[in-house]
Amino acid sequence: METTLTVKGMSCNHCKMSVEGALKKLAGISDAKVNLEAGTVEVTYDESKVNVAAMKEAIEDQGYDVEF
Ligand SMILES: [Cu+2]
Repeated sequence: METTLTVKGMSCNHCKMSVEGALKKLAGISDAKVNLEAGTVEVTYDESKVNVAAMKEAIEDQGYDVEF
């Protein structure tokens, strides 16, 4: 599965690394790519292992807000 989440508050490469890193730590996520200009992150995941709520929580733990 692939999904694109809108993340508020990402402004630089550090934010990009934080969000991508937090997502990639979750079991079931094989890829996470932040687009800083668009303020989005594209996530490739196994829907039997992880869900969007867990991704949202991981991103929020880093201090960013997720919009659906
Ligand atoms: Cu930053």
